[in-house]
This record gives sequence, structure tokens and C-alpha cells, in this order.
Amino acid sequence: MKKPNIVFIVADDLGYADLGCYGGRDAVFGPVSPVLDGLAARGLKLTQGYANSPVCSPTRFAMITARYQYRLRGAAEEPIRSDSRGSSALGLPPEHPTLPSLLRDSGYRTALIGKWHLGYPPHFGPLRSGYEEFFGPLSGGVDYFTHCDSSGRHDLWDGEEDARHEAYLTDLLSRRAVDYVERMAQQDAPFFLSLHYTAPHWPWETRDDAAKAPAVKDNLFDLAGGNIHVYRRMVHHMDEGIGQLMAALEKHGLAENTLVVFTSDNGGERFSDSWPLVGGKMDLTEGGIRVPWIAHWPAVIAPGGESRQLCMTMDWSATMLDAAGVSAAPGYALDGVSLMPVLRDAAHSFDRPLHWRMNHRGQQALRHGDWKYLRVDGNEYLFNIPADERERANQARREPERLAQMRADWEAWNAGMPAIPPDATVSLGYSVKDMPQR
Ligand SMILES: [Ca+2]
Repeated sequence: MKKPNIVFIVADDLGYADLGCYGGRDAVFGPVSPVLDGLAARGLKLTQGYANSPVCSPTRFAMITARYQYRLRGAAEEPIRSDSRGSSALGLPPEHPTLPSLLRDSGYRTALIGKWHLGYPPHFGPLRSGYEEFFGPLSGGVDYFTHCDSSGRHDLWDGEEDARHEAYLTDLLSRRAVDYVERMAQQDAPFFLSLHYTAPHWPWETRDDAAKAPAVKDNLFDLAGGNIHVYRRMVHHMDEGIGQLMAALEKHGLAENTLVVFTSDNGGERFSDSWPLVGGKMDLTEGGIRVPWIAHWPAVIAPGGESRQLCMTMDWSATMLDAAGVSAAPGYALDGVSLMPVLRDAAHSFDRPLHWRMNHRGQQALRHGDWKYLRVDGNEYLFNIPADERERANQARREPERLAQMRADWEAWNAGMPAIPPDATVSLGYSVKDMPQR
């Protein structure tokens, strides 16, 4: 079979239950995510899939390297801040093999359309790490209309050239993705497209909210703005764009042998729906790390499948390499494990322990089988996730031996990772002074 095209679509701060196919409610205008719901119905939906981190840039390090992000200094930032421009340490080292560089070296055309958030030129950047094309912002968050980051700096790029456009960013990214597919359809090589939306990340602006941009200019966290209606519309704009992308693939007869994967880089933010999970962005409770995973590939994936396979972001990167028949680079063994057996047969499953740690609140977590070990602020918890997805029924006192074993397993894994650097930073956009916590 010809090598598949691969499209990796990543939403930003989308919660576990924001999509209709994950139990999300309709908006006042109707279904929020009909396109993604359709992809899930015609493909494979995973209900126990995770992000490598509950915050942006660490997950993106894991996504692009198919390895635990803790191995790289830049990924210790929670997250990389826009004032790290000029840093030669806080980014993805260009010499590190990546998902796009390995695919490119095996004959793929590669592009990143959307958010990078892995360090700034001249030391770092998508064109230095395997992408042949780049269109999008470099920082963690930009206004949808001015395309300026939280320091007020214009941050929309075409390659490494400043790109000025008068349009809503979600639509710009969708249009550019369609254009890329149109161009790729005119040539023979397979392509890898990373379509990394900033939606539905703050500021809370729909396509019709250009007039709001001046008011949030000095505080992109938009702490006085937003509501669930605006938020659902933002998700819907992204869903519409994915519909246009799928239509372009169909038009050129490419959809059948294109692996399309959709996820979020971390759990939900303040307006997200993560039911029945607790917590959100920055938390290692399920709401911070459990995310939607949808895979669509008619040539390989049977329609209507649902899987409870445990997996995290880097496993999908390993899956894409496997799908393309590409091996890891010598000296850079993958931590990610290919999910190809699950894509071929949704009933297939395998043992997959998953580890996390956060500088923020000293969080540690291990999900292994049904069980989850969690440590937050020095407190230890043990949950049976299928029995208690909401992590309210702490089994730590009832099962001290299991707790000790999982703690020991986490410690053994952690001993194989670099320690958290003492100068690593944690950046929170707001606190209890801005809004009450639950
Ligand atoms: Ca994010």
C-alpha cells in the first residue's frame, strides 16, 4: 500500500467533554462539533487517551519527539513564556530528531499550520525541526484578530517572515490547510500536515468579535470575558474548518488513505466541559490530562470503533511513524508506543503504564490498568478510574500495598528521567483572586 498521508489536528485547551461525541451538550445554535462527531463515527474514538502534560508546551515537546518531554530542558517550563524570546535553552534543539524530520527524511512533504510554542528563532523554530513550511504563531497564545501575543508583539509567521492578515485566526489556519492539501494533491509524495489550532484557547473571541480585540490587548487571559456560548462557538469555528479540510481531501480522492488524528494538547480551561472528570489545565487529575482522541483512516480503520486503550500524546507520534514505516533515529529511542494494532482492530488492547510529573504543586501520577496513583501538594491518592472517573473515592487507606507498589513504580520511572531543573518556571494566568476555585 502507498504510504498514507498524515494529518495531525490539535486543539488548544479543549476539554474532554467539549465535543458532542464525548458527551458535550449542544450549543444554542445546535451541535458544536458535527464534523468531528462524524469523523469519530466513521473512524475510531478512544475514551481513555491522555495528553503528555496538562499544559501546552510540555505536551508539544512530547508530540514532536515521541519521547517523554522531561528529557528536554525547555519542556520543564510550565509553559514556555513569551519573554523567553532570545533564549538558547528554552526550545526544541534543532539537532533533535522529530516526527516531521523523520518523515521528511523518508520522503514526506511536511508542514506546520498553527501553533508552535517550542522556542523562538534564531535558536529554535519549526523550519529548523523538520517542517518544510510553517504558517502560524510561535508563542503560547495570540489574539484571534490582531495576532499579537500577550506581550503585544505581532506573532503570525509565514516561514520566518512576519505575516499580516486581516482575518480570524481559526479561519486563516483552516484556509491555509485547505490550500496545502490542494497543493499536495498536485504532486506524488505523501504529506504530513500538523494543523495545530489555537482554538478554543483564550482570548474568548468568536469570528464576529473583532470589536473585542482592543479591550483584551493588555490582558489576553481575558479574565473579564467569555462564557460558554462564546466558547462553544469557538470550538464550532474549528470544527467547520476541519470540515473544509476533509472536503478538500475527499475532492482529490485522498481521504481513503489519509490518517487523520484529532486531539487536544491538554485538558480544559475555565469554560470547558470535562464531565465527569475533575480538574483542568495544569492539573494531573483526569480533567487536566484526559483528552479526546479520534482517528479516521478508511483504508485501515473500520468505522464505528471505540477503544479503552490507555495512550498518551507521544504514542500517537510513534503511531504516525509506524504508519509511515519509519524507524526512530539511532540514540533517540521512542518512549511512545505505536497504536497501529488498535487502529487495525479496535478490540485489541495492550498493557500501557503512563507517567506524569509537574513542578506545579509537586504533582505526580501513574495510570496503570484501572488504577491511578496521584500525588498533589504532598498528599497521596489512589483511584480506580473505571469505577470512579471523578477521582473522589480515595482508595489509598483501603489498599496500602497497591499504593506502595504504584508509588515505587512511579519513583523507578522518575529515576530514569532528568530531575526538574531548579530554575524551571511555573506560570499561572490567574488565581483565586480572579475567580473562585471549586
Ligand atoms: Ca494548551
